[in-house]
Parts: sequence; structure tokens; C-alpha cells
Amino acid sequence: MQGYTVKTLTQFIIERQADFPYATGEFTRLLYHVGVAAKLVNKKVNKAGLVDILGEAGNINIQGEEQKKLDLLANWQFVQALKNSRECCGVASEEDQEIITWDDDLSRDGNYIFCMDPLDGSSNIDVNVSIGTIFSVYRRLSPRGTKPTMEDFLQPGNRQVAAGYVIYGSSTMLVYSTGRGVYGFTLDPSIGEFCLSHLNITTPADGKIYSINEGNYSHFPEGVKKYIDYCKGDDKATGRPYSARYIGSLVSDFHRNLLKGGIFLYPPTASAPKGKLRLIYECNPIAFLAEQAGGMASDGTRRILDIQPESLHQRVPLYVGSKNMVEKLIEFL
Ligand code: AHM
Ligand code: MG
Repeated sequence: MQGYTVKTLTQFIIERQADFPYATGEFTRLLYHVGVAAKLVNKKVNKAGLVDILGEAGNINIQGEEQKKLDLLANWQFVQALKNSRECCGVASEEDQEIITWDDDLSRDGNYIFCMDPLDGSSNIDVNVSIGTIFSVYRRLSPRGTKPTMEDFLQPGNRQVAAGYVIYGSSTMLVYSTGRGVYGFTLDPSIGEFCLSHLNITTPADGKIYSINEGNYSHFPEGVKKYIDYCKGDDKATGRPYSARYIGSLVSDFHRNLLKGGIFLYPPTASAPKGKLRLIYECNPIAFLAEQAGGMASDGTRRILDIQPESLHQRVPLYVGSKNMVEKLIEFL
């Protein structure tokens, strides 16, 4: 009989549990539930073209954007999974103005805080372009057995205990890090399991891709304009001109650049003077993964992971990717 050996996400996280001193299995259970929610969301994303769940749900989310139905479904699915895990005491989500907490004793006893963008890039849903879930995990600061407080959620990114994303693309992948390298798992739909496919991902120190919504060029800071001009310049020695690649879906743009080498930029613009992307559940997890893979993430002056958050839905400029490219950009800024 012919078969093939796979390492599933569940197996992998159980094996890795021993990496954490005094590991009790709580974190392992939390990640397991995240994997289950990702599979359920994947099923819905795949079916989106078939059933009538496409289109706008009619509500406006806290950022003033129209929420798509799948955003709401994904949000609900992850919140349920986190509640069921009993290891999470509170959730911050792009789709909810306030933090989510539960009243039962088990949840209040949970040690972890979960921050997420349940379905990022949702404007791409209707046109069959890859979208993603981004997440970030912290240990709570407030005592166990109590309701979490805002302070638990406003921790700088350097305190993340784990971060990751799920990309719903031509294949579905879950990529995560607990601070000991970055690992990628590809969903095998025939067995319904995420299987280890990318061991210890490292990103090239140099790349040849720049990713930015260049339509906003006239509104960019001077340094960013000059850097874009540099990317387009002709110089064999540095491999320029670079290629421009922009999907408009952060997870997909970051994932491609992570594997191939490149820089992603979301600078301040006239309509978004502080940048568009949210620090707590978009920039921090992406920055954590970038650094774990050997890359770099900055807001232009500060390391993203060292920014002290001031509010749940705060936005910051984001420059992330291959180390030498981000450093070069900072020279221009
Ligand atoms: P969303 O959270 O409302 O989906 O917006 C975030 C998305 C990112 O995925 C992407 O990088 C960015 O918005 C694209 O913005 P723009 O259309 O301004 O280029
Ligand atoms: Mg988003």
C-alpha cells in the first residue's frame, strides 16, 4: 500500500510544547482551536462563489467601512473557537469596537489575549483574490480569574507570545511563530488537516519586489517618493529596476515577499495621515513574523514591535520585509 508521511499542525504543536518552560498545554490547546476555526472559515471562503453569502452585510464597522458578510462569519467563527478553547480570556477584533470577554469562570481563568483581523483584504472577496486572517497572542497582565482589562490588550508587539496568519489562496496555508522561527502548514483538503510544508522560513536579506499602492504617490512623504523612484531606477549591480507587485491584500502581499524577498509599504497618505493599517492586529503580528524570519518592520522611525499602543484600533505606517530593503528605505526617509 502506498502512502505519505505528514506532520499535522496538531502533532507539531504538541511536539513543540516542550519548547516552553513550564508548558501546561494551555497554549497548545489555544492554537489547536485557532486551526479548527481556520478550517471552518476556509470552507466558507471556498464556497463564497456558490452560495448567497457574498456581498455587503449592510453594517458599517468601526473603521467606517462596509462589512462584507464573510467578515462577520469569520469573526463569529474565530470568537466561538476562542471561547471553546477556554484558554483565552479576551479578544480584540477589527470587526468589534470593544474588546470581547465572557462571563464563565473557565474563560475568566484563561491566560491568553487574542487580537485578530478575522478576514483581511475583504474588498477582494467578490473577485476571488486571496484574503487572510491575521492573529496575535499575548499573555494577560491582569490576574487570572478576573475579567481582562484594556491594559492586557495595549501591550507592545515585543510581548507577543505568538503571531500568525491564515491565507485563503490557491491553497490555504497557516503560517505562525512562537518566537522560535516561522513555520508554514498547507491545508490538505482531502484529509482536512494543515500539514507542515515550510520548515523554519527565512526571508532573503535582499529582494527585488516592492509592494505599495502607487496610486497614492502624490500623497506620499518625500522620502517614500524618492525610495519608489530608486526602486524604478536602472542599476544592474543592485538588480534594479525592481518589480512592482501589489495585490491589495496584506496577508498575500506579505506572504509573497516573505518567501521571495521584497518590501511592503503602507505610508501615511492624505486620506490616512497615520497610515491605514492597524497596529495591534495587523502590523504587530506581521512585524513579529517578519523579524522571526530575519526581516525587519518599521513605521519609518520606530521598530513596529516597540511602539506602545494607545488605543485598540490605532493605525500606524508600515514598512516591512527584507532587512536591507527596509534599511535602505529608512535612509531615504
Ligand atoms: P481591510 O482590513 O479593511 O481589509 O484593509 C486592509 C487592506 C490590507 O489587506 C491591504 O494591505 C490594504 O488594505 C490595501 O489598502 P489600499 O486599497 O488602500 O491599497
Ligand atoms: Mg484588515
